[in-house]
Amino acid sequence: MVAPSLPAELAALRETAVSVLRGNDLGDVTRPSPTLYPHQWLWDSCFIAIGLRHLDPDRAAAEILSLLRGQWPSGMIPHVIFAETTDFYHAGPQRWRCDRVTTTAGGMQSTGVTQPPMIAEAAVRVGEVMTGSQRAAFYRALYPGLLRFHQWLYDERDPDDDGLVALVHSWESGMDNTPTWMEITRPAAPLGVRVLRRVNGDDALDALRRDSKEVPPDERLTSGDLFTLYRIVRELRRSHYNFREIRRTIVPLVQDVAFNAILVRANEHLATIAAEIGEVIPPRLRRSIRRSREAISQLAVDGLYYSRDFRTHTLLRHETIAGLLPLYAGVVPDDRVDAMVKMISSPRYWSRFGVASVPVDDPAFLPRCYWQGPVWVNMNWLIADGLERYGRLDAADDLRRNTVDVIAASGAMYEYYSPLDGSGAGSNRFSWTAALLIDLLATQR
Ligand code: 9WN
Repeated sequence: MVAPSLPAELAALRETAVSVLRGNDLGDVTRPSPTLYPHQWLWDSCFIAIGLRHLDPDRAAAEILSLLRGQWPSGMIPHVIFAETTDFYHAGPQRWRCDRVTTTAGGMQSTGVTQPPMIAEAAVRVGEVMTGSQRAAFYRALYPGLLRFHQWLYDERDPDDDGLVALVHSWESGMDNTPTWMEITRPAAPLGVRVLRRVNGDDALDALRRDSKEVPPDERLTSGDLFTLYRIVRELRRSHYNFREIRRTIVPLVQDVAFNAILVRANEHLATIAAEIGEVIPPRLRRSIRRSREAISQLAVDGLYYSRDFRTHTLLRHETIAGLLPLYAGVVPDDRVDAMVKMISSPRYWSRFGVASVPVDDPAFLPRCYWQGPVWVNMNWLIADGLERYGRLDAADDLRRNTVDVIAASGAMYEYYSPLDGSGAGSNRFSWTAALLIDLLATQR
């Protein structure tokens, strides 16, 4: 793919994006942001590789392959692989202590949970810009680990054969504080948080948190919610990160609609990769893959998709951007696509800055708070891809253009943007914003 010649203003913006990626480059791993997120994150590295492919395909492939260094013997690929740095991260290795239960393939420290399985998508995108022999070598190096990861997702996280995998922490969803996740998580709050909450004292906890030195706390989840997420990590640790043990605890278990949608699409890419190198996906996984595609329909009511409580099979009926990802998965029935596109394009979700993570008329909506309203560049990218594959080319183009415009107007690579005024929030040197901007500029029509 040859970089298109860009107007001066966009060429300068692209240069800013390239310098953000260089600044966050740790060798063959890119951290999501220089100080807030100083390690390697699973789905961040995938989005980052999708941008890096336009700069250096080998480096992009290395970004993806480096995820295998964190793979557990079980097949799990962790959501964070800790870099050897003394930079502070609020949920670092000491919170997880995973080295007590396992050793990762590369001996790296990691968390004990996973993240949306974007690896196959990223690999195919990187493969597109490689020569045939380069691609085959890359796919051969990746395939065994990638296959084991997809097998682990079903074997470990779909023990009842629902066709839907269950998540054990909101960090696995990648969308840490959507109202859906926070509502099901709150009953697991530690006693101290529950007591303070009763006297409306979330503020008292603010002084104790250490994740919000780079960004104001009101652009991230509340302190009470954050301490609840730490408590869940504690429960997971005590359960040795083993789903059979975890399901006997108070840990909320969610068949997350976005994660499962991404998995459905990833399974298709896995099949592409396997076919290209003459591998055959084992029958047991093939069956899970088939069931998974069908099972997403169990998450739909009146054309809207929701996550589901794994234990009770109750739908968690709070609308969020997660429910739009079946479009990306390509599982929305033909007679429902128009209604879904109409919903995405309605002012509840759509603005000239992209798609809001929570509808703007929702009581929980906060325009600059993390996954509770802001527009995220990776979500715009995924939804635009879905729109395009359903033949809604104008909507896909508009969304991509709006994404470039909001980044351009801010002049920096923000982590997220207000759907009300396009102002940037969170980290201002965020890698996946930079990487996906480079991709959007290279692929725009
Ligand atoms: C916890 C790195 C990650 C993203 C997630 C985003 C945020 C971490 C945090 O940052 O989560 O995993 O500390 O808040 O929600 O999507 O992968 O960029």
